[in-house]
Amino acid sequence: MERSTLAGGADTLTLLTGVNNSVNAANVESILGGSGNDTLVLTAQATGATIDLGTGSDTLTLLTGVNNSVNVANVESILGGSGTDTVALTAQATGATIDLAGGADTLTLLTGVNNSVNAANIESILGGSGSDTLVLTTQATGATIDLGAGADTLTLLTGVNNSVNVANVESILAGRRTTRWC
Ligand SMILES: [Ca+2]
Ligand SMILES: [Ca+2]
Repeated sequence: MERSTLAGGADTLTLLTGVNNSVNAANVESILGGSGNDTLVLTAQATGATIDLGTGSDTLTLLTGVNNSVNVANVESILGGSGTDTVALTAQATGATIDLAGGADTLTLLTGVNNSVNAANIESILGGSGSDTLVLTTQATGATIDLGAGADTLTLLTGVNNSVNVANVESILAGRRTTRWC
């Protein structure tokens, strides 16, 4: 019965701060973490949920097989599923690792700050007005990347053949094999 109660309305889950939490959550529209290392696994489709896991080294895993949409702040590792995942960062990213797996995924960085992101398996990446540093940790096959204003840097994975459509990036560092043979 608790589960059916959470299924409706705009539900909020607040985790205890100062400890390391591990939670499997479904149908919660707003989830707030604390100062510890929080591990959050979503077991239902996310449609516009707001997730802020605070300080610490936090991990968010989205449900696979569905199309998710989340607004995320202060999560150091984000893992998507096989569906089309849409992730909007609502806080500055400082070295976050984001792998959205299969599907036609979109990542939007917060504007007005300098972001640093390690991205994998994301088909569309949009930067903001700050200076964004983007490192691709998997092969890019037709990804679209627009880092907006600022002095932006894109680093492609080395040792593979990458294909990217790039706009508004001031510095592009290609993998050694790509630059040597393509
Ligand atoms: Ca935390
Ligand atoms: Ca995905």
